[in-house]
Amino acid sequence: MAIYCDQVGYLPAGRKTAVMTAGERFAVVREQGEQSETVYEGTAQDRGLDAASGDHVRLADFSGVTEPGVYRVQNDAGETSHRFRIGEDVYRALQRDLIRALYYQRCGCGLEEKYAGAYAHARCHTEDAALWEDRSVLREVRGGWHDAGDYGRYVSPAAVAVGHLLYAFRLFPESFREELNIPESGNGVPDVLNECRYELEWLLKMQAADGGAYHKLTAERHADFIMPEEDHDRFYLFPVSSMATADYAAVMALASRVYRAYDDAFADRMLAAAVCAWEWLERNPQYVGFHNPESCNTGEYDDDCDLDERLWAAAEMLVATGGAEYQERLTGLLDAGAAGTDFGWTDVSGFAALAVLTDEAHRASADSAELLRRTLLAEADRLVSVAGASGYGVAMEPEDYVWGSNMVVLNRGMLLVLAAVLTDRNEDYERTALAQLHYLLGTNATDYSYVTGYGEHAFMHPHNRPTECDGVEAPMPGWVSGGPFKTPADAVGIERIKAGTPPMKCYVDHAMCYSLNEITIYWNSPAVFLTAYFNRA
Ligand code: 9MR
Ligand code: ZN
Repeated sequence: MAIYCDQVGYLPAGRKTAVMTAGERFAVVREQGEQSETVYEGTAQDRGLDAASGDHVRLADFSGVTEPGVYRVQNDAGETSHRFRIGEDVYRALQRDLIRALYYQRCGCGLEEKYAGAYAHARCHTEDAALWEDRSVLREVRGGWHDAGDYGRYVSPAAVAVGHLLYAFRLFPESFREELNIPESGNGVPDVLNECRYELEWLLKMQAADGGAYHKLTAERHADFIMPEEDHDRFYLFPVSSMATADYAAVMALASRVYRAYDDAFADRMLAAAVCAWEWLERNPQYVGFHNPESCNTGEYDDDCDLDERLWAAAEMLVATGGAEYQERLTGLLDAGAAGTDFGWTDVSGFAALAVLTDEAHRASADSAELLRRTLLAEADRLVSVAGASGYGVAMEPEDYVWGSNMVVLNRGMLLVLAAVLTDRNEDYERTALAQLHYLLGTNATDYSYVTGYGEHAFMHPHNRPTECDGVEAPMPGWVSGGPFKTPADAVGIERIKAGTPPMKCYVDHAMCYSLNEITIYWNSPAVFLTAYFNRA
């Protein structure tokens, strides 16, 4: 029994609700130093049984409280919520640390104390990698971000994470003015682009001579729990896949547009890489999948369909160049039913909508744009109604609590933001998008804020090798947890979560719970997109 709220806070003009599982009356109490004062009282609305959590919930709406300050909610069952803030700037520091978290993932360099503080460490993974298929061939592929709690680096997840960040910057540049205290800070380029460039420079090395992109760069087996600089296993370049190559073409084309304003030569290199990858796709129209070799247990990121990746590539190539051949492919893929709304690594079709619908030059045909827009808004409407039926306001149904469910929540939040942007701030879309952030930050049935360092009850034990080994008690701030998973796949999660536990509660804050509590670059990046939208003011 508890009162669940966004432990970071609420925007003054936004809707403000807390979820109660006991009591009926509630009061909002403002804290100022030693003093506290009741500023609002009300009766919570009975919402009945919430399917995903199994909770009988009541909604305490205190949207009328708009004065900036620090507050708690109390109820007549004698409960008190965590502390939260109301203010225009409540998500600013959060957005900053969500991006800075990626700096901590930098590979092939050391993290210096002046940027990384207690999390500094020596250079890691500096040796050349071998081709998996011919181990006598060595390549210099240093750089990039460690993907997650492991030290692997994978092309599709990288492309998706950079995609989220570059679109966030393109659409909401006013939210990216603050410097991030990273090595490039102060060089005249917005720091989010500096950070993404670290990943893009590595991605440029992940292209084979024929234009295809290697699926991944990892060791054969995941490292033990050791610091990255202690990991001296051989890394391999695993075979090219059509999924990785299409994502690669897409993100390079997108990045060439974004960096054009800062560095022509870099933009040219990326556009050339995109064209080479595209030509590989044209020569290989059939699906070229990737599966881990028997002996290999590092991330697989397999996907049985590459139409959505090819769609994203066609859209980005079209928007970057205006070439008629890309429109032809886009039309063909849309006719084949490839339009979609997702922004995750398995399904990137939502990025095609982002590319086409936010292109000021309207390079795509009116028919393509119309189809993408209709598909997107239909999904946004569906999500508004799913969220409306949820006691916690989250756009998730019980079956949506998969591995990395917080990514599903955040990607849906992104889609709702895009829908709001395209409809001149339709209120339902905007309110529902914000509710997804509230869920992440504590308005959920586990009472956790799923971002380290943000909230009185933020998760503390991410599955992340450096966090376990660095001797620092607090994890790095700004990491998003994978979140509840209805069928946990790690031993500790399986043991601790009793059969029949409702999906939203299938979570344990434990470092060994890699299926519940890992961190990844592409779980942070959609949170940046969402916070950037709400940080425009
Ligand atoms: O995020 C991935 C999730 O969607 C999959 O269900 C899961 C199992 O295949 O793998 C996750 O990806 C992991 C990757 O394989 C290796 N790095 C850590 C990723 C997050 O757990
Ligand atoms: Zn490394």
